[in-house]
Amino acid sequence: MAELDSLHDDILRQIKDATTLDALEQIRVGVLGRNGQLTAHLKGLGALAPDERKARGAALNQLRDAVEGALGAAKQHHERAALDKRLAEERIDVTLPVRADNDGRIHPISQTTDELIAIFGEMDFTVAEGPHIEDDFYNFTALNIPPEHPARQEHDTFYLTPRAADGSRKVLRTHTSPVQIRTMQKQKPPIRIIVPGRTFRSDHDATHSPMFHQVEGLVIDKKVHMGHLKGCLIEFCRTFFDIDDLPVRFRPSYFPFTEPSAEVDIGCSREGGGLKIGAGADWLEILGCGMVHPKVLAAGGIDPTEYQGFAFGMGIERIAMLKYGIPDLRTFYESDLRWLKHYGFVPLDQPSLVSGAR
Ligand code: 2NM
Repeated sequence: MAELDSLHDDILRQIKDATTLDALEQIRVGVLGRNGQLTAHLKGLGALAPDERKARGAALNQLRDAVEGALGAAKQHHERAALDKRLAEERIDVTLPVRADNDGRIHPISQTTDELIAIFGEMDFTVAEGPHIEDDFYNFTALNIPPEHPARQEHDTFYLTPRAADGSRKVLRTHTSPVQIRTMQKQKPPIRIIVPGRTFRSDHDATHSPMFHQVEGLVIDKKVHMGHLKGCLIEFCRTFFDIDDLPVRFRPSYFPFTEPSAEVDIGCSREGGGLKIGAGADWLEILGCGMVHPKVLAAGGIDPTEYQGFAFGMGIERIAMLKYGIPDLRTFYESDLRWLKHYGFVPLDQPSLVSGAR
């Protein structure tokens, strides 16, 4: 027992004298590790007579507890001291200029999204976001998309497995409209939001990607009408393409979530096989829109007899390709640095109504 007392004093002195976390770890391994001093004593218990084993076992356990406690306290002390030292010594110079190599580029999707935010921001829209994984209610039902609608088919939509106990499945949102429903539910009108973000459809060919980006917009207030929709979207088209007299036309269409609905075309020319936006006798479809269906307002908890609204949606890749002359959709996701160097944008050259967006 005297031998254990002296071992105890010896180990605790070592712990006290240790000045680093590494030194503490070495002590721990030397005492409690597989070939440690204390471990050897514990292994030796088996060879003792029962009486002796009991007394010595209790003493060894006590010693182990004392060592573990001292190691823990010393470790905490050293960690704390190391952190205090770092906090006292390290300074971040927030005034340092960015790296001057200037090699980084902003992806055209990010640039275009920032332009959309700048343009609609100027019209008092704010940005709303929501989950990529949605419930059937927010992605379909609330948007007046009936149970038999083709968009709900396995073929077009990514469903997540397994099903919940009630048989329902989550979906990867097929548009950003679920965020409009969520916003209606939690925000009282007037509402004026745009929702840029990723969307997912089971579609993959030269002009479709299973993941793509959309921006949708929603305006709700008393007495909002089709004139507001037209003014807002004509202004958007002309600002985005930076053509003051860009021809814009509204063509009747159908969406389950809007009534009436329209598709928006801009004037272009396809002479000589190319595409030139802004002049000529041809039209190019760029977005869809309409007055929000009363059932959709009701699903969002908004009284359709008191409020009206308009909504619109477009593909970000598509309008980026048109504005910046990018011919192939698939190149957006290839992470080819040569492509990014060519089509990307210089950081800090931020879109605003006086640069980039206009
Ligand atoms: C479009 C076209 C027309 C739309 C409708 C809504 C909501 F949630 F308010 F009902 N969000 N987005 C909408 C309307 C989207 O995309 C081509």
